[in-house]
Amino acid sequence: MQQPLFNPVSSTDYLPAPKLRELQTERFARIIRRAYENVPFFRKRMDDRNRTPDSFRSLEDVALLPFTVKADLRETYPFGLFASPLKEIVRLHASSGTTGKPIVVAYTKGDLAVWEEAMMRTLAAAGVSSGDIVQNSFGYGLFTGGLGAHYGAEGLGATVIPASGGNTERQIMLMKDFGVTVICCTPSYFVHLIEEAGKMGVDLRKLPLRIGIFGAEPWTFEMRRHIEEAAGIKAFDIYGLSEITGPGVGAECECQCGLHIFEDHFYPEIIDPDTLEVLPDGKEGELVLSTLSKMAMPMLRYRTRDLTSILTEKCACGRTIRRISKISHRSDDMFIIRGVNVFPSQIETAILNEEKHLPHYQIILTRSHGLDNIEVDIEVTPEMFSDKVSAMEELTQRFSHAIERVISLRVLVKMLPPNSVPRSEGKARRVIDKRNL
Ligand code: DLL
Repeated sequence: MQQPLFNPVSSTDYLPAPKLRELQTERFARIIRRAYENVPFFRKRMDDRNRTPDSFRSLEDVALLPFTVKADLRETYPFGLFASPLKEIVRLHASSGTTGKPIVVAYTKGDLAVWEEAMMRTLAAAGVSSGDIVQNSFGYGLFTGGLGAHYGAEGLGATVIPASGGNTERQIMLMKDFGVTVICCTPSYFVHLIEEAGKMGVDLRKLPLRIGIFGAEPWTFEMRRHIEEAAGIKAFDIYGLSEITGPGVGAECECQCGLHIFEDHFYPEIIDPDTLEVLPDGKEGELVLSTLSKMAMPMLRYRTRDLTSILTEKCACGRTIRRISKISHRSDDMFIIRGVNVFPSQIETAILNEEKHLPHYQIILTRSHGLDNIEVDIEVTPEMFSDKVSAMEELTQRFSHAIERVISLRVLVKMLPPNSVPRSEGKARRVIDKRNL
């Protein structure tokens, strides 16, 4: 049977802009009222700003609403932001922070249905449909990736293999034996899968695998190119965060030119993270999201810390919902070394420009005599290896120059033997900051 290549699933993706704005206004008014009437935290925040549900009349009033930040979720831990009684809440997820308690998020049955729909639209935009065999290697559990992708794929009628993360050899066996056509996982884990498949003598390009659905962490265009070439697939970027729903907030379509936000459920704004002013479309800043449909845990103007811009040109796919540019960094994964702002993605891009098979790497920040230093540990791949000392020295020099050119700082590059950088099954930990230890 001929499969439809791109299944639109939701006509909302194609609503004319005025109709979409009307829908958003209506849903916003409802969600503000729900938050105000059911969550003392939101009521107080709005009272402090002299806002009431009745003072919201149009989308222009969104800018007058208070922001919500991650610390608010920590302070109201665990159930303080719920707008539904527990008897209506059917699922909890949690996202581990870098410190202390996790943040907790809740869903009613209706919320799960919205999430499933958003994930169906996400997968369909990448070309997944019934008939596909989807290996879901996002972690199942409190992390939203596993169950989010699971229900979306099942909703489309695809065959789901709930592989979860880890046990890499078995992942490759499943992919090969079951004729998997779609894989979902973090991009860093897929790079690891490519490498392990190579060791097992499995050429991913010869398998039926055709689509990769990757997200949950930043990854560069260079990394996409590497993945697409090494595995013979099309690699799609998907975006989301637990506080808003999980994956399914935004996704690339077949054009792979930015991520469409499912704006009928998640309302995007871009702000200047310093002045907190709303920026016009096209300008880069911090993404702020409000949930328009979530009943158990509505979120008003949540500051994601993710840096991006809303793209202004129409997408060739015909969807009218707006797009954001690829998220290359967060305002808080930036580190400052001797006054210079550095994003891990800049270092990755520099490494990939020198070596197209992205080697495993880790960035180590240290402090000696009050001065901050960057060390970049890069694992030698078989392609890079030479038994001539001079060739290895030349390679080290090439990497340091490439990185220094991009970040304008001296770095110490160390070439490490294979398997010395710890592998991740989920989000990669690229930066080890030893400065405050
Ligand atoms: O990572 C949800 C998710 C699961 C998204 C699977 C995509 C696929 P959290 O654990 O709450 O939720 O982490 C959310 O991860 O604020 C971003 O900083 C980062 N992130 C998520 N997707 C992307 C992406 C899930 N495509 C945080 N590109 C977000 C860059 C991403 N960063």
